[in-house]
Amino acid sequence: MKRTVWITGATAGIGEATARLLAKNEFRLIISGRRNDRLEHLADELKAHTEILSICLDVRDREAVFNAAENLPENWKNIDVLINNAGLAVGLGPAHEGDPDDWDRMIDTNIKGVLNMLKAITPGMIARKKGHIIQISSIASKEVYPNGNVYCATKHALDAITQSIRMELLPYHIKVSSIHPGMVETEFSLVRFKGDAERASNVYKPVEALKAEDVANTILYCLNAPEHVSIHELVVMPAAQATVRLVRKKDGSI
Ligand code: NDP
Ligand code: 8X3
Repeated sequence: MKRTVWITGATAGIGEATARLLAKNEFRLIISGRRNDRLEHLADELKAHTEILSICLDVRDREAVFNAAENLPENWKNIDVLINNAGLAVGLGPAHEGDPDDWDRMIDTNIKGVLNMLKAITPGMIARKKGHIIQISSIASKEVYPNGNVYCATKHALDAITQSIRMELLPYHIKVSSIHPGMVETEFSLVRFKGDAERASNVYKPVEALKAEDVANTILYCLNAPEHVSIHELVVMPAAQATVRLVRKKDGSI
């Protein structure tokens, strides 16, 4: 029987690539994100491969998250896998020059948004004594870098939550996996630089970054592990990236 997976942030990047890959494997999908046009487009495309339910949802909106989970159609209520992928960086600069609205967006999405989803979905997994939660963290949970202050803090916090829930959910046969990608070419930098496409493309142009599909493949690997195996953590970097800031450029320079 196909497992039911809820992917947050499926309208772009890693979430969208994961939806595409899982739809062609043994999964039925709930896809969510804020941009409904993109969700509907993706749902139309993927329904040729599997059952799809799309839900327009901002993970920061706690009431909306709880309502969406409570009001799932009967045949979608049993979520086997939750992929907490929705997340973002906004701004890149010293904390003392930071915009508090940017801090709020990152903290509310990357930490509280994940908590909202966990609170909505985990009780059903506990009742069924079955489930798998996959957290899309970042190399920014392992390292910090200048000007990454609040984004790095959110991913460090996510890691603390992940490690804690892995212990809390142990009695209920719920696996908790965490994936920590390095640089992935998605809309991430476009969002970080608030729509400045040239600045965003300059991040990826000189380096062979990961593709969203590379991370999707890693997620599928975690999901395909045998029942008795849990992939707790995976750090997935471009071959050209040793640390956040130590990268080998396409011209060979470091
Ligand atoms: P994208 O910007 O391409 O995609 C981000 C996704 O998150 C979009 O689908 C967006 O959908 C969704 N999202 C953002 N805010 C919200 C919200 N409030 N509610 C619901 N959905 C939201 O970036 P990536 O695919 O790169 O990012 C996915 C995850 O991977 C993030 O958690 C990011 O931190 C992490 N990551 C990314 C790396 C990279 O280099 N790209 C490296 C390491 C980790 P919408 O706007 O429609 O709501
Ligand atoms: C995104 C990776 O290095 O830009 O999580 O923070 S980084």
